Amino acid sequence: MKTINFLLDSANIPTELREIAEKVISGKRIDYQEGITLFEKGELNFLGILADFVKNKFHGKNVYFNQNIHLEVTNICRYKCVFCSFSRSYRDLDSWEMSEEEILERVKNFQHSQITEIHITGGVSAKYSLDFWCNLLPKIKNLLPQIHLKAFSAVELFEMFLNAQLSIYQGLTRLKNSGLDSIPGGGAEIFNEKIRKEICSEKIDAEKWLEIHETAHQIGILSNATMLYGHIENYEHRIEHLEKLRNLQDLSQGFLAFIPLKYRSKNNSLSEKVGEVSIIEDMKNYAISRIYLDNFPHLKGYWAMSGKEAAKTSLHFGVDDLDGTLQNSTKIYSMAGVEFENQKVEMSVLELKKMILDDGFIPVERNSLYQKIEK
Ligand code: V47
Ligand code: SF4
Repeated sequence: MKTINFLLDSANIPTELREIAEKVISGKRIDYQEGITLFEKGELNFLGILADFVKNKFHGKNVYFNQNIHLEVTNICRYKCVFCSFSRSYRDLDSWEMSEEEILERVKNFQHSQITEIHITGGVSAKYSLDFWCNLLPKIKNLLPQIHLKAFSAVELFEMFLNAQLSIYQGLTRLKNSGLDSIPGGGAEIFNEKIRKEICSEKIDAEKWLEIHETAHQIGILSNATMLYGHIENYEHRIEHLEKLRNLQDLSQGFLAFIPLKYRSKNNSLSEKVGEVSIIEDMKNYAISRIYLDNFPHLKGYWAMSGKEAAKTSLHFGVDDLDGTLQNSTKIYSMAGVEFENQKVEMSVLELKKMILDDGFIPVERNSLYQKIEK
């Protein structure tokens, strides 16, 4: 509160920013135009203080983390999103496609570990049908009975249900009955129709993405949401994206976390046209997301995308959750040029805790529903 009063007392804040800050402090919602003003005129320090205030209201000094792995079952994908460095065709020597046996073998390796969540995704490929997963999810749960399965982006789900000729409701119900616990936030990219057509023309549109998440929430499957930013979109597009998510959350209350994903520019077809935005832009984007999404409980910093240093800094800009130990299980971002120590995408519990503690926060190990894991 001291810092926030100091902020308001400061003589050189423009009136429109002061009014926004007063609204946020008194728990009022800011609107579309005010969101744009924050992007255009909000300085980093101002945004950090305001986002930290919002985060504090939700979680105090707590910062959550989890022990998890990703299972990227295939990088073969028949879509051609221009920002993607991950996707390959059957002919590519570095493509992979895991069989049922290989997936179970991988899962078995974690039987004696402390992981609480497996995040399953992959390219869009007919091989991984609804039947394939309804047969396999129970086998995974059999090997790891306590595991939370957060699986399949809305884009993958749409393809699965289309091929199975089932409605979204029917398909999700089958998956839920087979062991699906929640849905990750991928495939949202940027909702604006024009930009979406330019960067991922084959993907379902915003309305379908939102419908899939809304239906999931109705049947008790919680989910996350992402936003891919820092490519060809502008601030209006980002606020439009946040606005659509905030509206759905008002209705359905089923989103757990929002995860901003910065466009990483290596090895994809957008690389020649677009570079990467600065870390200052990343922090502003975290802060404004935290301020705007007043009904999202969590703002997740995905360190495999941002890098560790930026993840640490993001804790001062509204982020309350660091995902996760990862155990060297994801390739999406190393393929897009993010570099990791010893080429390994992993953080120990000790390292995560230290990162959080060093910046003055309290590390809290969580499960996928953000319940504290007592040790
Ligand atoms: O939808 C692909 C993004 C997403 C690039 O829900 C890229 O907990 C940046 O959704 N630069 C998939 N981003 C990852 C994802 C995710 C990750 C971590 C946690 C959760 C969660 C969800 O990755 C895609 C796309 O937006 N992506 N290529 C790239 N070059
Ligand atoms: Fe395929 Fe997903 Fe890459 Fe698009 S982002 S090309 S859907 S793997």
